[in-house]
Amino acid sequence: MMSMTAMGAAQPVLSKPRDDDRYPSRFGTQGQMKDRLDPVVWGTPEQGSLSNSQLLFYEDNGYLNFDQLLAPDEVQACLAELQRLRGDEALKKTDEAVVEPGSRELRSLFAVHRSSEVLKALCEHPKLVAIARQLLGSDVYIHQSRINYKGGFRGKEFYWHSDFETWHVEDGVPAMRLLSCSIALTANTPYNGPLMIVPGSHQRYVTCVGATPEDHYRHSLKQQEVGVPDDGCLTRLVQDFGITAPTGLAGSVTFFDCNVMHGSSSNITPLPRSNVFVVYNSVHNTPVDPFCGLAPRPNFIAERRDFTPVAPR
Ligand code: 6CS
Ligand code: FE
Repeated sequence: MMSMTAMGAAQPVLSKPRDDDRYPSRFGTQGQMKDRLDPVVWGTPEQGSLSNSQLLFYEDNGYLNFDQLLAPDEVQACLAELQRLRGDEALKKTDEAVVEPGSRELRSLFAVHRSSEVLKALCEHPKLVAIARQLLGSDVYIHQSRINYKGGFRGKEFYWHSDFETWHVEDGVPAMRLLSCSIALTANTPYNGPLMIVPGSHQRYVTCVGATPEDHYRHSLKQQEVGVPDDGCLTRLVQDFGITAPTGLAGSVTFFDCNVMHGSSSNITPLPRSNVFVVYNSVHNTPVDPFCGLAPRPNFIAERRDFTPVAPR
């Protein structure tokens, strides 16, 4: 479907955005900063346990951090499960597993709510789901889940990006009504490659340059090069908003908006930084055909069959 120029550069499959595309990206020759067109907080203080000031913090900053949301034995069970999965050589050969380009270490494992009972229970944890429901103001289902293992010594970085840009362009998620929840299974310190966030950047939409290659996920999940902001846009965002890196012990949890600019550095400490990420999407925001015009990514990266709401248990 993708065409090549004489120079070999990928051309957009669509020459212009579709009429239903409210957030076109990867069409132009220059990155642009546009306005966000959707609310950040869709629910109200009455709809859950988050206070008005927590909702306002999330609205302004695009994230919300909790030091202790999960019980130590819940975290311990998930960490034991992570170690089991990490040692499973057969698993590393499955499509769901992404290994580091250099070492053969596990980088990410997708759809863990399908392959692991322990991690399914984590993804469906009543406290997490209740917060997601309140922030998104509706029932939610799991759009994506994964472990990002980021081992010690040679755990590689995740370059700056807005998740929404990819989820919109490559998965066809229409609106900014989804969020990520990052659960720390090991301590996230300033030193071992914690999540870095540009607080407030979720209020802008940074368009990216470069057409989406076919089967892009095979490369982007190891090292993302298309769907990242250009240097000028990133510089402006950081000048305007700065950078924050929420850290915490195992069991700490960070919720962050789908469009907040974020990334993380490599981990050269001996201490792994292992987090489980769950992406909750509103049941009113299910994917349509990808806005880049290519075939959708596999279901284990972006759910497009089962929109059953996760109910607090
Ligand atoms: O492409 C994706 O869906 C994934 N990639 C990154 C770098 N972050 C979010 C998501 O897991
Ligand atoms: Fe991300």
